[in-house]
Amino acid sequence: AQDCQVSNIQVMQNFDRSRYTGRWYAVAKKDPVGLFLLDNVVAQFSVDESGKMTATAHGRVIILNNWEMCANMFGTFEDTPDPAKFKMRYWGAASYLQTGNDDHWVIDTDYDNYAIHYSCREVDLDGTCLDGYSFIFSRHPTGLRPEDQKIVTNKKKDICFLGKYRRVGHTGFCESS
Ligand code: AZE
Repeated sequence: AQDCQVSNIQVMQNFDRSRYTGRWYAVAKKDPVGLFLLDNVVAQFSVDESGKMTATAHGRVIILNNWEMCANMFGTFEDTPDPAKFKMRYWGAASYLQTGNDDHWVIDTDYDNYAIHYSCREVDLDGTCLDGYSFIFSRHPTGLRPEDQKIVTNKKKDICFLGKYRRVGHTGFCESS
């Protein structure tokens, strides 16, 4: 499964959203075109009484004229026939932050240590992803365990983003908000 066709990308089998809840630290990211979360990215997933998945996330951003701030973001997830594929509507706590409606796919996770997220915003005419982003999440603020690194590298290859990631630092910049 490595022809880079977005429609052929394999996602997590039997995704269990309740086991996915709680805090995830971004350890690496592949950026989309345009403004994006820079670093200190932490996401918190929840499942409400009706079973719907929601999330909050924060991260350092620089907007407008070099204004550095912590973006506090919210997301709600619309289910699709595939339990690991969602549509995520998101917005910021402040109106000058970004809003959008992105795909949100869980490629792989063991729920307790690592997760690989994928979002293609624009599919090219040839079926590959023209503009997308991805987060590698860890349950541990210190990063991925060595035993998970090989799995993650293989998945980055499968989603055709290998070599396009940058490490996400955690300096405590967003911890007070
Ligand atoms: C994600 C985890 C689940 C909740 C949300 C996420 C994405 C957030 C953004 C935020 C962008 C903000 C910008 C502000 C200027 C996937 C991390 C909401 C894409 C660019």
